[in-house]
Amino acid sequence: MSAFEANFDGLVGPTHNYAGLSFGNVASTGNQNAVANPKQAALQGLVKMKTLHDLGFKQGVLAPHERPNVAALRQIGFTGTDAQVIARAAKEAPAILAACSSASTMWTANAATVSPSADTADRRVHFTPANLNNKFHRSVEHPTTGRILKAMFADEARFAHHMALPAQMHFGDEGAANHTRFCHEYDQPGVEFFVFGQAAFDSRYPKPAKFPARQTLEASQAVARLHGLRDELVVYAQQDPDTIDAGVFHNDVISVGNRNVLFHHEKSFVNQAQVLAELDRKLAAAGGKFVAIEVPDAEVSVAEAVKSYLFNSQLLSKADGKLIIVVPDECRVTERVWTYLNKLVNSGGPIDEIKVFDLKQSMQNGGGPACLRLRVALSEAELAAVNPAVLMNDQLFATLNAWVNKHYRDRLEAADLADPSLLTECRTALDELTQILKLGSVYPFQFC
Ligand code: SUG
Repeated sequence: MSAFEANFDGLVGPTHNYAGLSFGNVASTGNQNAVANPKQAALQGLVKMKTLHDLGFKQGVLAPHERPNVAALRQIGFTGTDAQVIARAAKEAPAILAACSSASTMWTANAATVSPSADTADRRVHFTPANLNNKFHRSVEHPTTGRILKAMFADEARFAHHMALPAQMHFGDEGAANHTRFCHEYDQPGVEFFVFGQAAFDSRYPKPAKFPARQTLEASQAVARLHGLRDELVVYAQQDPDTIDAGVFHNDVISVGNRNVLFHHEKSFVNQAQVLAELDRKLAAAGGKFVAIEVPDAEVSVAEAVKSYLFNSQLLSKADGKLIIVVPDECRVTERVWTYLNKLVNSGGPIDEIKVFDLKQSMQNGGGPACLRLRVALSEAELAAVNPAVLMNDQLFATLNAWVNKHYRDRLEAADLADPSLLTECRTALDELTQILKLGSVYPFQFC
């Protein structure tokens, strides 16, 4: 094979906690104030990365960010030394300190939208960091995300890096969580599929009644323009607003695609039949045969999909052309979902194997296997141009496990966020990490 889909998983940061920050994400709000275990969270993520690497898939690591985000606290008026800034925020605005302490960069499906070189006008791989402007704690991610991506994909002849879209609700962008690409082979032109929650400039599109629609049509269109995609190979679809109100805050909670396969729920999109027909037609024009696997509501309800994260799975292509579905343990323990999955892999269809991972620490904040990874389709030559220090192997796995065990706490709750030593611990760990991953200086504490 001369091209691959590499997955870059977010390494969970040392401040992983449950602050109930994401209205519309029912796991996040439901687990507010639960006690978190950052060490276990990071180790759970590393096990997934290593297992997939051992199965022969290309796997990389995306570094976490500096937290608490003292610069963000200063921007909103907290002053003094770093310790004083944290102490004042803890006293006067604990909810804001919690937002500035979130380890939410672990969900790298929201880090950026990525278009492979086969799809773009200038034949480079394009990256647009997501502005994540619907939630304050996530809106502060993109500057550092952009620097880290540049440190990983540095070769300007092969990789193009854009700025995040205007940080405003009209251009709300949540990155690859609302983007999928279909193709015949990874290095052949494919169909890029953008799913939005609302149209900010066009009142004809329905809106959810209860929860926010984070991604706008206008943001998706802007990313497609920036990346130089061809209109005839792009499909836009609106996510069913009722599913947003049921807790499907990103498209990757109700559908997942890989190569020529879209695995999705019956209630994923507005005008679903038309959307599927357009994908079929456009992929055929790109030389592919579209396969839609639709899960009926009668077999798995939207509520069961949200609870189990069935669609927040990864579909990974094996050498024999069949697909593995990577699911969280919550799928195994949700009876009807497990029954469905076992029927699916024995049906003779393209998905013929299940891999289950315990990702409970991340899941309790609404982040499953697919949330934790950013996909980058790369040719052999492009893969060779990626910073090799971020690619998983036995040595990196051992080093990162030791690094986590050395620096991370195994218990973190709201009151702990006021502890100024958490910042010192985080900076010490990240300084070491940038050397392990050979990222250079990417964090404000390293260059300010
Ligand atoms: O943005 N949760 C994240 C989960 C992101 C999941 N990503 C994808 N579906 N791709 C979010 O809602 C919760 C943080 C807290 O409550 O402490 C949080 O940010």
